[in-house]
Amino acid sequence: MHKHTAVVRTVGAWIVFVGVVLGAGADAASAQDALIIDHRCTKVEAIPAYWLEQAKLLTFHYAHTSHGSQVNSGLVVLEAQQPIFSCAVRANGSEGLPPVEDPPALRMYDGNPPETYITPEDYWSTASGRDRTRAVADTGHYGYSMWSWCGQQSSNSVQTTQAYIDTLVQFESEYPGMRFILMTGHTDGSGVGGNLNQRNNQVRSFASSNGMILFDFADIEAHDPDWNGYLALGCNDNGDYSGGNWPTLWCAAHPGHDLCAACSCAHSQSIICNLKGRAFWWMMARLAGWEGTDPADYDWDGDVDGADFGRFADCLSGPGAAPAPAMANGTVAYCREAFDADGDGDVDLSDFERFQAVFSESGKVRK
Ligand SMILES: [Ca+2]
Ligand SMILES: [Ca+2]
Ligand SMILES: [Ca+2]
Ligand SMILES: [Ca+2]
Repeated sequence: MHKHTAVVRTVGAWIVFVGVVLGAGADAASAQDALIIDHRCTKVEAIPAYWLEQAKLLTFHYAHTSHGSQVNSGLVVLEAQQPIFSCAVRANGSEGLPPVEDPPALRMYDGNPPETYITPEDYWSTASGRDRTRAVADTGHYGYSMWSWCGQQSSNSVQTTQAYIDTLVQFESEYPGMRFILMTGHTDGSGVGGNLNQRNNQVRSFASSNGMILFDFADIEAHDPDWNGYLALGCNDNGDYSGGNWPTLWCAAHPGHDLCAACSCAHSQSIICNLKGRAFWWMMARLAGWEGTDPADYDWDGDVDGADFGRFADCLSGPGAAPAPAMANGTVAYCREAFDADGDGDVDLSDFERFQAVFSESGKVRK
């Protein structure tokens, strides 16, 4: 009992801390926290089985052209590898979820009547497209709706991207029982400074400050499973960058890895679809109520183990000093997010007390 109370207090302190860091509460307009699903959200072993089951109670409407099908391709591979990730998708020109399964599966309707190949005009950018989306929402069958870009975001203007955002905000206000999920457009080799990334940043920034849900398609494909980033190296949707093709290189270095299992992955390499399918499950578990990994789980694999301790040691700065970035793609902000438990800007021995309290066996997922 005593231990339980201490845990509750610690969690409470973290909620306050995270709130301060993210600036939540400063913006009275956002009633809820943003949920950003990016390259860190792919280690599905971190998701407790309970939250996978809760996710299967949710219902999903998805609309897309070919790039968006990458998520579905990854979902199929993951279910074949691990049956707990059971998913039922009904792709059809008429609205309707697949039947309830026993044992349950996460159910998705894929399309926006009367078609399944859904361009911007068919979902959000024209009055008739918006009405088609509303017709699906009006059925009351869905908790969530998401639409995926093809290549359009590469050449979008600020105004067009804002129109996309505004339309989803409008849908959320019309359907308070549903959430409409933003996406970024796939990478195109134009790097950090390219129009694509600037427009994607526009979506990211809006989502973060307005309590929206974002499935960050571009960010997921711009990182390998070790979180090395390739955007600055000019990566595109196939994983090609200035030094080669990262999916090919990573899978050659990890022969037989589950993430490299072959699938038909439109415009891309299997691992990119596999990562996106996993990130989708992570999103659904979060939407079902899972609070995500412990802050001290630096590598987001579900445990707080020796690997995370190594990062704590790298971030350790001493009282009053700013922490150093702990890994290749780490940042001062991320050291603080993970380890500055008392929120005073440093990572020191006071913070280590909290780290020690949540330290667990390797591979032991927090319930
Ligand atoms: Ca970990
Ligand atoms: Ca301190
Ligand atoms: Ca501290
Ligand atoms: Ca671990």
